[in-house]
Amino acid sequence: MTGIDTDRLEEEKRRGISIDLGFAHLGEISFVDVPGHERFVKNMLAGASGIDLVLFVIAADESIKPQTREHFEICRLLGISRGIVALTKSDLVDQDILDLVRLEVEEFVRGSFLEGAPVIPVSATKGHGLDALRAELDEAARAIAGKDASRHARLPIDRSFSMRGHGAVVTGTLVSGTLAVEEEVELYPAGIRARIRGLQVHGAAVERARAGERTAVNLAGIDSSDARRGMTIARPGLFRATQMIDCSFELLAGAHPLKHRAPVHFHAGTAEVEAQARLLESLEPMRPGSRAHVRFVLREPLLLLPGDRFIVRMFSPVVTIGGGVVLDIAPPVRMRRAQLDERLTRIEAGDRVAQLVKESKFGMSAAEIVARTGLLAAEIGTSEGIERVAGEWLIAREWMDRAIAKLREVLKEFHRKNPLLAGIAKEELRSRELSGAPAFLLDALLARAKDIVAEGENVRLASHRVALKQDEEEATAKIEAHFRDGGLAVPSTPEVLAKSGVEAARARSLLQILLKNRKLVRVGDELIYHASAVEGLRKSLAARKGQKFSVAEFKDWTGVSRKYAIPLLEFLDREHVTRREGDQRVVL
Ligand SMILES: Nc1nc2c(ncn2[C@@H]2O[C@H](COP(=O)(O)OP(=O)(O)OP(=O)(O)O)[C@@H](O)[C@H]2O)c(=O)[nH]1
Ligand SMILES: [Mg+2]
Repeated sequence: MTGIDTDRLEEEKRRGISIDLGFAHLGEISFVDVPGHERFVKNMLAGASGIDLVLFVIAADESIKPQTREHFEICRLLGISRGIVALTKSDLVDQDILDLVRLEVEEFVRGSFLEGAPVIPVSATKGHGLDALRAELDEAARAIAGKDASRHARLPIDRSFSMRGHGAVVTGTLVSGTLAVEEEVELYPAGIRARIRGLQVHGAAVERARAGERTAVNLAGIDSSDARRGMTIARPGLFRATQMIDCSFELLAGAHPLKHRAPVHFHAGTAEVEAQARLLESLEPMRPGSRAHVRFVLREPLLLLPGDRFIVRMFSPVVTIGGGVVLDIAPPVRMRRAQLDERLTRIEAGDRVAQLVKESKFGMSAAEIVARTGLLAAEIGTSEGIERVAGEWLIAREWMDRAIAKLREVLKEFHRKNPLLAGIAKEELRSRELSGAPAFLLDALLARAKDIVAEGENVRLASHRVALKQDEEEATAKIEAHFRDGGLAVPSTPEVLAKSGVEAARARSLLQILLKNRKLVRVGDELIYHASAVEGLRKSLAARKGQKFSVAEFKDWTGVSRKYAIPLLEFLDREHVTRREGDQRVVL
């Protein structure tokens, strides 16, 4: 029908059977020809995962065979929504047999996605029915929704080879998004990055390939052996491969009961990995013909996203036993089975983003949500009960309310214990309550809590006032006055505190308040100056900008003794007012 022989391999030609995938096209329609033999179902799966429409081929002289059933179940489990049945070799049977086979087929597909599909008798050798088949294909191709080019690009690789003068080429069905020449891509799960040097669709060079198209990608920066069937091309760093997925899984009616921890073959996209099935609803073996939540632990990582379909085959004998849809690619590890099960029910029923954000410790970045869900950044942030803070961070409103209530408690307790302090340092609050959270989260909480005030690095309840008693007010004034009067030759701190008129512990607290409020400045371990004295010194030095001077000269200018001069100069060095150069200093 297409004029293209899809059996490319020498062995295929010699044995007269298809072994691996073959590719052809007719107008806009791409064909992925899959082998029919039961031994090559794994290859069939790599091809079937990307298709929108199935051309279901049944030989009229053989009718429905076991592999017909297996292929049919696979198409159904992959969620393929439309198809056409071709009854081939119609030239080899008479009309009665043909009518009988047609009835058998109609019976077989009853109640499935193929019910009511056109059943077209054809003869490849005589050419009968091919026009009718083409017409049905055109109509069906027009009717299908197709793949979404507006989503994130993903191309599961089905072939990789090297082309003389071009280098590495990979091919696949672009299952979503677009790829353009010169774009950077990543090969998942290998983490290898490459640049798209060229693109072809149906053998013709294009600048951009779109979802649904059979695409050949010439990759610069890698060797063809770096790429293999089963890998996926997507944007660098956008996604993360996973080795553990929670799913909704259907066990086929004809399968044996599925045991907890049964080893299986897991097929998704063009990939096949060994996996272990872990039952999440009950440890009793899963009943054939039922659907349940199952976790698959994969032997190797794969790029998967929620909503992806997959097929599961048994270890021995290797037959298809079921399939399903991925619900979560990074499920919780330490959670009880029953809770995992409930959680998946919630995810299926509702808002995935809200669920993920609500179960995160401190919320999630929009980029993380994209990686977990495959959503577009623009689709995130409209979930019920979820707020966006600092632009790219999503957090549950309930969590914020709870966190603010907790902050309030902490502040209340802090004020009770430290009535003379203006508040708690922001950094301390952060390390106490939000350790591990991004720094902007505390600011977002403080901005939201109207009864909490953040003044620079100090955080307090709006209602908190440092309430000094009469004697404390007087003592504070006295302490400040002693330091002010001392100028650059300040009295010793114990001496000042002793003269404050209140007992030592309270006097120390008052001193702390003066330091916090920057009325006083700590110059050395036991040396405190009044801010006005330090300010005067700064001014007089500013007038000597660039000048070099010795300690002796400094003593002359200021009239202070060596006892004060050394700590003062060291303080000025630390404050970058002066810089020490050997025995000299220079004013900066
Ligand atoms: N008489 C007759 N022979 C046919 C017709 N279609 C296919 N054949 C023959 O049947 C044999 C198998 O055909 P293929 O096209 O390889 O079948 P297939 O479904 O691709 O088989 P696999 O890919 O190996 O599963 C070949 O010898 C074909 O020549 C037909 O319509 N009429
Ligand atoms: Mg074939």
